[in-house]
Amino acid sequence: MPNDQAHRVPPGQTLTSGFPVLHFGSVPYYNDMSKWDLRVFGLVEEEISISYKDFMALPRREFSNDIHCVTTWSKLDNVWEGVAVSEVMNRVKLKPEAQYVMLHAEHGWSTNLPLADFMRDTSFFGIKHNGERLTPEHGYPVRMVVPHLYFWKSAKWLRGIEFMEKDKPGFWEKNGYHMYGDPFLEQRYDFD
Ligand SMILES: Nc1nc2c(c(=O)[nH]1)N[C@H]1C(S)=C(S)[C@@H](COP(=O)(O)O)O[C@H]1N2
Ligand SMILES: [Mo]
Repeated sequence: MPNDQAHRVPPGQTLTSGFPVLHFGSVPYYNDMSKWDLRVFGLVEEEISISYKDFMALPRREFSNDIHCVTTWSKLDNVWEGVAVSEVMNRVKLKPEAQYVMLHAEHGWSTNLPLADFMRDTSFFGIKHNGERLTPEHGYPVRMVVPHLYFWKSAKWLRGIEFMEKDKPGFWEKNGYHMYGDPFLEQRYDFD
């Protein structure tokens, strides 16, 4: 591995140039995007629901990052087109008690993270990866991308953002994955 890349690869990870597909359950199939929405709820003054048309019309920008999967692959230099978290957050007013976020995906899958990590300016809603629309396997139409945490926090097929006062385990976190998941600290599993 070139020297300039070494510090970008967390302990216990191996580089891949492919883009492995990993998830629990089946890939959702969409035949009518007018039924898709993104619900923003929980500790907000007023809950909102953003339609597919409105979401796709939000301003987008380019994001570049490295991703690290808990199953030990890392993929450097991803280029994404996505919507900044602030574009959605501008449309709601958080209640002061909000400290944590639960991301909800199709089929009831979920993952949790602290509000500050969700709001980081490196976190975003991904729409294209390396120039192409996300494939169904990689989260079409919209996935969360939180590159500084293990990739399981990057919910594919995102449908809901819930604000909470206390941290709660999502799908994998209930099954022994770490509540936070910092790849550089190897916060992989938390069985006790
Ligand atoms: N909705 C949903 N999102 C998910 C998952 C899942 O099972 N369901 N798995 C996570 C895990 S463990 C990883 S490593 C990444 C994999 O994303 P990829 O298939 O695009 O590489 O998606 C994450 N997002
Ligand atoms: Mo993963």
